[in-house]
Amino acid sequence: MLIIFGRFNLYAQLFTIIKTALVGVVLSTIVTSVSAQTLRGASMFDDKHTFTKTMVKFADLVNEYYDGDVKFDLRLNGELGVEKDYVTFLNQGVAIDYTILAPSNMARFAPSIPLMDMPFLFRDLDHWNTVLSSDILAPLEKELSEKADNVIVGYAGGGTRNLLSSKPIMNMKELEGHKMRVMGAPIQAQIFDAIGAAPSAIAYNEVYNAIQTGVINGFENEAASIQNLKFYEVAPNVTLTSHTITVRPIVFSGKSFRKLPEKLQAAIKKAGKEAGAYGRELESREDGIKLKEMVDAGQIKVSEFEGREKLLDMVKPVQDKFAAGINATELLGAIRATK
Ligand code: MAV
Repeated sequence: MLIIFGRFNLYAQLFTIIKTALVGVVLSTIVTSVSAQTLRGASMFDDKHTFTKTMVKFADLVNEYYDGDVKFDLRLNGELGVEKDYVTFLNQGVAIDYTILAPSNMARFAPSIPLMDMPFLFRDLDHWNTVLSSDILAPLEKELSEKADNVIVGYAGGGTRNLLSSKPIMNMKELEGHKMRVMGAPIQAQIFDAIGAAPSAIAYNEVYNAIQTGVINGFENEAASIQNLKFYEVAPNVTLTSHTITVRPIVFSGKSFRKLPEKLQAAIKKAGKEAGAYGRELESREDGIKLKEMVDAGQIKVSEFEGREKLLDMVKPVQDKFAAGINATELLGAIRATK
């Protein structure tokens, strides 16, 4: 049907069309800017885990340091998957804007980043703290930003990783051929292979089942996560190899970060540093407490590993080779030499 408007009607019609279009533009701008400033985070754990607490602290600090309006939408309990999914999301700038991640889950995008959480890298908590409070890791951050488009705004972590198994593993003989899960970075498998175990990379959310069904005999993890995800139900034997003190960057998607106002970016950087320090203090202080809670509750049995010093000698050539392969021999030397 053809409708013929009079001149006045035509102007009125045009006016309405333009007005509607303008309202649309204004509305969509408002919606975009509101959603651009609702930042979504993800945690594999519930609200009691140190990663979640650290991200809550981070949000509080950003709100304190930023004058504008910013909201945080933190999804818990693995609702948005596990870390290996998060790293893809961050790279693509979809689903989440920030999280806390194990560097060994980012290897696919930046092969050098797992140097940060390579087993047997840190001598003790003091060494770990000094390295993380310096800017020695800056070259790795640069690679992560260039290759994965991920921005590190702070460092959490501070848990000590030990072996956890269904059958006890207490010496070199029992470690020989021990089927265990490791994180996805090749250096993780290489290290555990060098000390005689039979490692395989399995997604974190499949570990519980894999142990329960006997596909593997165990894995390695820190107290906070063992307790939070009840891994002790299937792997109650903890062997104190203390092979890793965790480094867990608070990471932002570069794609999300660049869209934010400069003042918000600055607040995020400041808050990230401070929330990281808060998380490190919390997790390192609670590590022993959590182990003891699980022992007292009859959930785990803790044993020493006989001959731990030997392990250090066995892994050193593997660490050296990995560092050489990613042009980080000097960096590894500098970390080792840090007092
Ligand atoms: C622990 O839950 C955390 O260190 C987390 O960052 C790791 O991704 C996870 O272990 C794991 O082993 O994959």
